[in-house]
Amino acid sequence: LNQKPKLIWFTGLSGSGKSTLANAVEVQLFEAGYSTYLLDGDNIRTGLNKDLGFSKEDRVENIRRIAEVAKLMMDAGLIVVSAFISPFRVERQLIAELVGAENFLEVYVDCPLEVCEERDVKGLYKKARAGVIKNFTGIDSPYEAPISPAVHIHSDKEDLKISVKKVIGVISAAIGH
Ligand code: GGZ
Repeated sequence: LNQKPKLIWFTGLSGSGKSTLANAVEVQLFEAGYSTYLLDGDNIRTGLNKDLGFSKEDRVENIRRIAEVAKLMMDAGLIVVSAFISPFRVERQLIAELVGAENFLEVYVDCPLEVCEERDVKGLYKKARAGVIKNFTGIDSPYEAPISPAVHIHSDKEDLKISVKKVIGVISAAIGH
């Protein structure tokens, strides 16, 4: 399969569904024969970036390292799928510059804060509201939504299958098939 290395970058609030969607997209690409790798909190914040927390500086450094790792993986020919809140617009622009804007596909997993908070799968919003967790995105730390993402998903309204199709549809032309 002749594939072009790409970085498919999912951004959105905690609980927006970006990990679930990124996972599903990666599986679909892998099953179609592409060489892929999924970067997310589970394999990055527990290892390479376990020294980092959630201050502004640490988040910036988190994303910087992830972008550098993604770049190496792209050098190895992979389609890299990543799922991090990545709340700052400037940082996301820096990633695009690092890997080449033409290789960077930003997917905005848009879900209203109220819905994420209502779901509160891990109970983190409750803790953030109670002040037990500080600097929580959407509560006392900002999230800067993408202005013109390659794909805009409304995860509170769309079925996962539909969202996957939307993402695959937009990226399939870019990745070469
Ligand atoms: C936001 C936090 C925080 C704070 C812990 N703010 O829903 P989750 O649990 O599984 O995903 C969130 C994850 C965010 O890590 P990222 O590396 O994606 O963030 S960033 O891109 O901003 O560096 C959440 C958990 O970590 N978590 N504390 N204060 N999310």
